[in-house]
Amino acid sequence: MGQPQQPDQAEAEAGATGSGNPPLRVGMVGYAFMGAAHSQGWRTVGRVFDLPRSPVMAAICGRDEAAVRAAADRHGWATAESDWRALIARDDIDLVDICTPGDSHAEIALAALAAGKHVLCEKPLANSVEEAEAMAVAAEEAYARGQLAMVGFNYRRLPATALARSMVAEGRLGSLRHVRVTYLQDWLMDPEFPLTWRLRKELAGSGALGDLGAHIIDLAQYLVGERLTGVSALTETFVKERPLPGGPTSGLSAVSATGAGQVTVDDAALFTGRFPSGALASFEATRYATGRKNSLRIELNGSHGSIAFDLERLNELAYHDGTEPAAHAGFRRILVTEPEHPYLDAWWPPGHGLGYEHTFVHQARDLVHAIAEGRQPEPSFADGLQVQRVLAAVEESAEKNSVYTPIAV
Ligand code: SOE
Repeated sequence: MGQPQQPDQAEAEAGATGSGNPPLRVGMVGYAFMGAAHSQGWRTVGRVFDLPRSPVMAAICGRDEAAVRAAADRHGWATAESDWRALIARDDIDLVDICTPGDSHAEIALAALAAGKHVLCEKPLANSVEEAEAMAVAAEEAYARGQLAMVGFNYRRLPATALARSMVAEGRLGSLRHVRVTYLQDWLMDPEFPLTWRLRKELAGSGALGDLGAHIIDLAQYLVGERLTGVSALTETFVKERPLPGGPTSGLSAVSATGAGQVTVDDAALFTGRFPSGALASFEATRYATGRKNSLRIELNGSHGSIAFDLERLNELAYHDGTEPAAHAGFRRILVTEPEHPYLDAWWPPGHGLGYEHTFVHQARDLVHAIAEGRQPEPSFADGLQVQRVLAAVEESAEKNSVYTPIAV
């Protein structure tokens, strides 16, 4: 189902970077929220950053032919496909970007790696540890062939969180004692909200835990620079049945006499964890925090200082330098918009600020550089597997009434 090439695609295919390197031809599977966000990233990255290879938005794929063609026009993809297997078989695709629900991540990623493609896969990596293990093994084998694979934990790619990582790595906080992370949404407050794919275990793998908890597990481990050793957890499903959505309901588990479908995932997860260095961590992921729309907050407390980040103020980082004399010490706000700050040298003058969507531009930038340099991108599929193991330990602990559960290595 080809389309006439976009002008900038032709330029990109001529190697417009001037590097002489071939363009990087991207094929994306999925066109909902993440498909739109990733499209923004691919559309923008080459116009802001000097890249060693020019990304070309070669094809977008989705099952509904009319809808995916409309998505191709809206988001700027050169061609539209209705079968991901056909997309992967194309020899004019170098990188497959997986933006589908978790139940298809493994199948698509394994096929794409086997077909010689690089892969970017949305988070969480998979719906189970077993799937994630197979993906990590395939990615390691593909790496030996020069193929690279990354998982899309995009909140690492905010200037403020990247700055926080560098401050922790530089030792500005000293020895970490506490890591406190919450990711709060409230889009499920209405019990009449239908039983969509995110509420069905066979499609989503888990609920708030995998959707939001995966982000804060990865972000905490990224900022600390260590991996959790074990967790104690509680999970809850507050609304256990919901109206069926329109459309096909095949494969639905128990449907009640009232025509409602059973919710088979968690609505909220609370868990604590330990890091090898001794720091204690607390995590909260919920879709029932009334009034909180997409509220991700993290605070790290160390022997020499603290930092705090709030996604609702994502151009800022709060920093308390514990080495300052008490008389004039206190949390101060770092406005993370200076050219010295991560990613900012390519954007606007100080004080103009970035947004949520720019995490996907930065994700694309970092992946293009890793591919051009033949370097393992971060987070790798191995990193995604480790997050999957933490998710599994949370579920295991919650099933055992919060008993402390080590993270399998
Ligand atoms: C959930 O609503 C969600 O879309 C997550 O799936 C995304 O990963 C997060 O960035 C925004 O919220």
